[in-house]
Amino acid sequence: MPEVHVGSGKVRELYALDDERLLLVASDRISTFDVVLPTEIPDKGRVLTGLSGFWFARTREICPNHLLALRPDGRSTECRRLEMLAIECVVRGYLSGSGWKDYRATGTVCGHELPDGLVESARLPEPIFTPATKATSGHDENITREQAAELVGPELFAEAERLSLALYSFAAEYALERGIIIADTKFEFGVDAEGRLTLGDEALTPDSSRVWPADEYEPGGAQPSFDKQFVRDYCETLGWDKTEPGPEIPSDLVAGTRARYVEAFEQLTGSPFAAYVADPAVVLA
Ligand code: PZK
Repeated sequence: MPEVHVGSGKVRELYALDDERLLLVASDRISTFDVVLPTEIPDKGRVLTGLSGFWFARTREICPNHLLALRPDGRSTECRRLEMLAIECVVRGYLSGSGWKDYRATGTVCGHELPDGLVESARLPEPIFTPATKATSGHDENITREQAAELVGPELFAEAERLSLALYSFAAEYALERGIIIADTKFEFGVDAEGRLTLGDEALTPDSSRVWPADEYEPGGAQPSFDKQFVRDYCETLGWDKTEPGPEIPSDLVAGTRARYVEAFEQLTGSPFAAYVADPAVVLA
């Protein structure tokens, strides 16, 4: 059965299995400051695939998703082919990144008027839906809810907003009980052959979310990243200009970063990572 390569992300590859199914393969590549580094983090692709599968299994009652099966390699997801929406569905529970930038400049994020006096990384009174365009090059751009509704139609927009907020609230509460803050996250939805709005892509992984250790949370400034902080700190010591090619990462920092990914996996799923490697289906049970 030939697998036809149909797309590349920064750290993932997409293959066609047949007319109805795709194979999403997560590599061990890591990006920082939007540059893919030459050094891989062993098992990163398996950790992210396992986490995504875990969340798909646990949110099936909130929202249908594209997951059909996890392959025995632990890094490949067989999924249902969807007609993807032209927007990124971002939910923010905390004020960080472009949300913080927009708030500082205008007091609003994607048309949501927020209270005065919020500090960087503040927890929001309630999570907000902040759609973005899919930029083909460079950075995704925040758009208003009205612009997003125009891009996908008002009915699909309303449903994507409702599902995104429900998914985020469920996952953020679950993660916080296990010591992990999901500050924000990006969902991608598509429409299946029966016309159902369906969650696709990867879901609620450290690559699609901002993830912070709850025990170090200190609003009023930027927060350390749960997974990438060692790599970022190291890159900052180099005086690297953050253009291609990125620097090699020393092996002790590779090991430390791998350990953070495995720690996040085990804290969230409650399964030993070794059990996942032996049989990826453990996260679906
Ligand atoms: C789809 N991408 C993003 C690009 C990647 C991922 N279930 C689906 N049906 C149709 N299309 C997609 C999906 C999913 N998921 C996802 N592009 C199309 C993307 C490149 C590499 F790994």
